[in-house]
Amino acid sequence: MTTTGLRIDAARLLARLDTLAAIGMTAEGACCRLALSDEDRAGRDQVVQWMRELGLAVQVDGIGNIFGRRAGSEELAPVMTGSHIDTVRTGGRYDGNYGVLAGLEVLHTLNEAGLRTRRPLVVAVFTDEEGARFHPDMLGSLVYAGGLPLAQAYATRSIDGKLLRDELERIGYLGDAPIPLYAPHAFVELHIEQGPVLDIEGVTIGAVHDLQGISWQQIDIQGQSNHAGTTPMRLRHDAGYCAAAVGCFLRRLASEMGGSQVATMGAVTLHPNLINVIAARARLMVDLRNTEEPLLVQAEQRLAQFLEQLAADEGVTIETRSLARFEPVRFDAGVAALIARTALGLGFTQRPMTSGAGHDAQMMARLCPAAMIFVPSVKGISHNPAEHTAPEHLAAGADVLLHTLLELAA
Ligand code: HGY
Ligand code: MN
Ligand code: MN
Repeated sequence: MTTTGLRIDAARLLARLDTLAAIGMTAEGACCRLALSDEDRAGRDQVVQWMRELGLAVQVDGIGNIFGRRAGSEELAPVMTGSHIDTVRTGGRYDGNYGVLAGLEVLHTLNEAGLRTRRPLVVAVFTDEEGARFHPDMLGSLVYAGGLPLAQAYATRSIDGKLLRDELERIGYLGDAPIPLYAPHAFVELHIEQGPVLDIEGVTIGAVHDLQGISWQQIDIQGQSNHAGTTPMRLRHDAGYCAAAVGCFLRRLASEMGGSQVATMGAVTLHPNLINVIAARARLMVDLRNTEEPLLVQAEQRLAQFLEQLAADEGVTIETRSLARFEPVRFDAGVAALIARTALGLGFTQRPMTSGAGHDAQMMARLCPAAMIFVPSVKGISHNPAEHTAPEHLAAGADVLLHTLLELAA
């Protein structure tokens, strides 16, 4: 039987996306399943149930990564796909979830067609891809790829003070499968673009050939609390002012450097955070990214110089701690070309792309040939309940995944 005419069942994929989106949904309609939370457990349980219904062999490893395996006609290294189902606090329904559920839809389609691929196919759900609760991001796939020792991952403390290992055990996903469970033959991740390029250009598929570097830092500023009314401006050691100054510097840095440089101060907490008290302390979380490693290093150095000068000028002490640092990743040109060819063969427009976001595929690229498939995000919005991708684009991406995996598993 030829597979040329094979297509996924879009309605079934959309229905699973709706079911998963409802788990951990907030009153504002956001997906909130922070890694290793009760909501994450509920999402995991739902995906495992779907895996079992599809007759997959389900295994969980020591960092809670979940694998659903569909046997091939030969016991060879598997072709893997997958993504994550943990979300940020104000997540959309497609980020991560779409790649996992499209993977399940591909296997469901093969089951219905009675097709057996030569290589086994595996759908992976990686733990804590977002890194929002437990730093760094892509934590589960980083451990899987040998980039972070399991013991160190276990000792990671969340932003709400919990130990990773305790939370993994608490939700029942401290598995015993070895790490790495498979040395894959290849890995392909399907994901929404989360940026505006495909949407603006009216292109359906992105064949992702590289991914930019990421630098996350925690910056602690120690000033001196004092009375907001009685303290002359020249005598202040105001951590609140310093926090604002860092935010303004980051915007200047990105615009001066131009190119792909981006800079974000996504989290700021002041202490004691009261209207009439000059802030004693500020904790900032800063995200720098660039496609070129030397430029990312330059951005980090310029931030460090700014902080040194700010500390001297304002009479505060400033400490920084790296939370995540990943160099830019070049994906496998052969797999990216296969994705482009497959998209064109299915009659879709496509274009080569760089990923602005981090993804599990960047860690899997350390183990095997890997690349990504993007579909458009309407207005480039993501990490926001307004995140949206047109149903026909969701179906197109899943069909490209289906035929890319079939070619790799042949
Ligand atoms: O931070 C990222 O790029 C991804 O959303 N974890
Ligand atoms: Mn994601
Ligand atoms: Mn994300």
